[in-house]
Amino acid sequence: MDTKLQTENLMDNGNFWFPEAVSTFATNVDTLYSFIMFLSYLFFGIIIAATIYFLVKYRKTPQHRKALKHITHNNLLEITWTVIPLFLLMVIFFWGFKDYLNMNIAPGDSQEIRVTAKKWVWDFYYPDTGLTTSSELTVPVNKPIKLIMSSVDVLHSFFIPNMRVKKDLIPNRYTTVWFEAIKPGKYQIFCTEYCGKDHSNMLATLTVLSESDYQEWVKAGDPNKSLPLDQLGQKLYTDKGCVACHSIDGTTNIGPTWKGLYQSNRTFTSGESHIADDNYLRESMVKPMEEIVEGFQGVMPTFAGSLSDREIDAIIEYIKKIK
Ligand code: HEC
Ligand SMILES: [Cu+2]
Repeated sequence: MDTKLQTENLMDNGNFWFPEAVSTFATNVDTLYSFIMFLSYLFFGIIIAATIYFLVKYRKTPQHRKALKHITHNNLLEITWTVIPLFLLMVIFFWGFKDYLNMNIAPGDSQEIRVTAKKWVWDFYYPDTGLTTSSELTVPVNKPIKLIMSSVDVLHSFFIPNMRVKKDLIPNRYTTVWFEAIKPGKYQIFCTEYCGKDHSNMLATLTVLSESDYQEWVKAGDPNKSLPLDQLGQKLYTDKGCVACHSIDGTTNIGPTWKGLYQSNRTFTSGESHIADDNYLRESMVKPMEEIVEGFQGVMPTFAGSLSDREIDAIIEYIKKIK
């Protein structure tokens, strides 16, 4: 099966512990993390040192076989080992809570972008320009971006390591994250909630552009507009994630192959059958549950609303070519 494989490595930046910090709050996240790590190392050292010291000091010797005074507790010691950790945990709590609020409340002047997840592709819709993209999110630098996200099928999770943002996407509900990129470049987006067979291929690219490049990008508009239909169809086949379930070389996958599909006779689980003409192909994309092809399960998500009419035409043109 020819799955969409990203060839570019976008994670090859940053240091041993972290990818490069590219959002306004990324460094805060790392600092708190390092503080907790430092505390853990410190107490690990203290506890191990004390353990070794006592092991040696109170090892079994003839002299130690005598019964010693029976000690039940030590108030000063107990108060000390309660108050010091309490103080440290309170520091971690208030520090973390402050950063948490900051990361969860988007600034009022944020630019909003809608994110839709479906097996196994990310769709982005930019309400202020009317543009849509798949598998690629493009934003301006130094501008707070608020993502309003939902899923059309199962749980997914949206993760941009460089921005230090991660949030679940849930069907029938909106969740949001925001970030402000401080450096133009290309960064990796992952799905981090296991969502089925091609979960690990559910990738997207975040492109951060300078303000002027972003205006250019908006002006250029939909890059797919100038493509001939069948080429657009071929592009959508990977961009929209059809590739995960449909092959073009005749192999049966989760869904039927597209090879020789056009004008062939289709039989359905209902026992009915008819010819795969243009209308049938269209119906299959917008109402996939209407008729289930014999031998398959009704697992195809609907693409109603996420494929424009031109995109549906393009995919049909492409399917016609796969003989
Ligand atoms: C999660 C897997 C999955 C994805 C993703 C998927 N499909 Fe499907 N598709 C199926 C399955 C399973 C069937 C057969 C059952 C049915 O008819 O619903 C099917 C059937 C079809 C059919 C009818 C095929 C036939 O042999 O009669 C078409 C056309 C189609 N899909 C188009 C698409 C397009 C276009 C996309 C991408 C925009 C897509 N599918 C994405 C699983 C998927
Ligand atoms: Cu996913």
